[in-house]
Amino acid sequence: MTRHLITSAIPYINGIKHLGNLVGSQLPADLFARYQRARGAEVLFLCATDEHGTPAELAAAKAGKPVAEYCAEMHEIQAEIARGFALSFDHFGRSSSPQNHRLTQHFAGRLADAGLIREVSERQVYSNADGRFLPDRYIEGTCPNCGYDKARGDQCENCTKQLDPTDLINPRSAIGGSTDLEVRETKHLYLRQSALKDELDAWIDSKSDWPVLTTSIAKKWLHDGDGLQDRGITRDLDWGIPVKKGEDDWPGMEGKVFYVWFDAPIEYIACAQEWADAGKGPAPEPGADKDSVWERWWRTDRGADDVRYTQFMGKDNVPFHTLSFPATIIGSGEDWKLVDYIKSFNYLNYDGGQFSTSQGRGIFMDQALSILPADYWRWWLLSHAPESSDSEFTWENFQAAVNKDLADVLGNFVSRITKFCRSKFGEALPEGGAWGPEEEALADDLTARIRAYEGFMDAIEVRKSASALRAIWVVGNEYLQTVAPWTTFKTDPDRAAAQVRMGLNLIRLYAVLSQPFIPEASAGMLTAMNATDASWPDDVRAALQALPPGHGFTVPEVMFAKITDEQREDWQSRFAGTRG
Ligand code: B3M
Ligand code: ZN
Repeated sequence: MTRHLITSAIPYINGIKHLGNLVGSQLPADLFARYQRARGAEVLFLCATDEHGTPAELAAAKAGKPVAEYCAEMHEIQAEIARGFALSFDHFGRSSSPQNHRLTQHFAGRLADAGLIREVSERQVYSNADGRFLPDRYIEGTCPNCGYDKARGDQCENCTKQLDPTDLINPRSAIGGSTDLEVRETKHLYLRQSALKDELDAWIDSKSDWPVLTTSIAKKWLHDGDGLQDRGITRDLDWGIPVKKGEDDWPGMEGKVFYVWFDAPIEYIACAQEWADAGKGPAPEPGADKDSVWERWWRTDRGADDVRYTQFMGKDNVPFHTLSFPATIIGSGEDWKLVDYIKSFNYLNYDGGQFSTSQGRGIFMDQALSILPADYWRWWLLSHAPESSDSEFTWENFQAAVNKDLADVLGNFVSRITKFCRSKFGEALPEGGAWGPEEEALADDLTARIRAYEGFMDAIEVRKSASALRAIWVVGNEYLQTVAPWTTFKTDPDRAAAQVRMGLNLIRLYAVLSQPFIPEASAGMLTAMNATDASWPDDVRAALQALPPGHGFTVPEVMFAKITDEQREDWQSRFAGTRG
């Protein structure tokens, strides 16, 4: 049985994510992890918060908190919301962990030893009052192009011109406003990605099964313009992973930290260490050391060669995962696992515009959970995942899809058959009768449909999987409609009993199949059916008879309430403005 290592892009620490972020990484990763576990695979599903970089420093400053404290608090908040969405991470780590510090410094040391890092002297703005070099966006001044007096050192917000800090007229520090600035020579480290270009090119070429969205972005960066550029991997910030060569100091790099995009993907590995160090993994094999627990997922020389590694991310993250991180891995010369499949997503738009964190536009994860249970969102988002193109959230579409798919098709099916059974036979599967041609045909049809569903799920075709699942729900409704036990019962109660048993077994089967999409509703269905066996229906005929005559059940509460027009209008106006 394949072992699946699954990672979701790790969300930035600076604020709560919106539904567009969720559907582009964490949610589809969770769908795949849940599905693989349900199929009996061994899964390690990891995510973390991405805690370094200028955005973290700026957000902490805005919140008036020391950055370490801010990150610790935001991590807890994001972890809590992830639980609210039933995201089944085996570990939700932190890129600021000691494990990631050590590992990032280790990789930098290996890359330096391999001659893949060069030191570059740059002229950079130093603030005497702040006692530090200033990143470009920490410098403000007047735009030479349009005269706007709050232009930033990287770009003028007013006329959008890209700037160098030295272009600004009357530059000042954005930290304390000081104009006591000077240009100093300073050294930075560059990762020589260009030296690995051919290897990366060949590696991408070997991935003929990857989504076009993924490979086209990688190819563009490899070949467009001047081709793959070397990349600065150090920054002048206080907060981050100090630049070291393994455990040794790096002369000339005092006071500098690694660039956030250098250490963030390394956290995928460090997160597995955090997971193992926290004792969440299995005990080491007899005679093996404690690192073997995570190494068997990440080191191909320590047993990870049979791991299949899948990454999930939005399209803007693809270059870092197809080029930069693989350059780090390959350049280290060590036997680290490389990704086997990258599933990337387009953007989800919000009601005629874009979701925007900086403008607070759209629905954020905490707000979503405050108005409806996770399953409503999970179902809509996954069934509308922006796979082949961008997709759009509208309240009308959300209302229509939830009411139809979840309330009418699935919810009604469950309540109709359980209530009918209770009223005519009591709260246990009735005895008597046997399968006829309708049941045989249904079993054949479902077998074919479930095998197709598995095919889409294995291929991580999210929308097609959702349609296939919905169609499986529909088939059960059609069966009930056709055989109509409420009519049969009047003339042939034994036959009706067999039909009702089929209906109740379908509920259990639907719970098992739907669990990756709507885990809470699925758990509710299994509880109502008093089902202890939730194993995957490898044999669909057997699964349709898993609950025997005499097996007790209860009629569940309403599973999915319909969204009313009043609710829709209320939410629509509440979320139209921007979040403060
Ligand atoms: N934090 C960007 C994002 O959240 C970035 C991903 C890092 S993945 C290693 O979209
Ligand atoms: Zn300007």
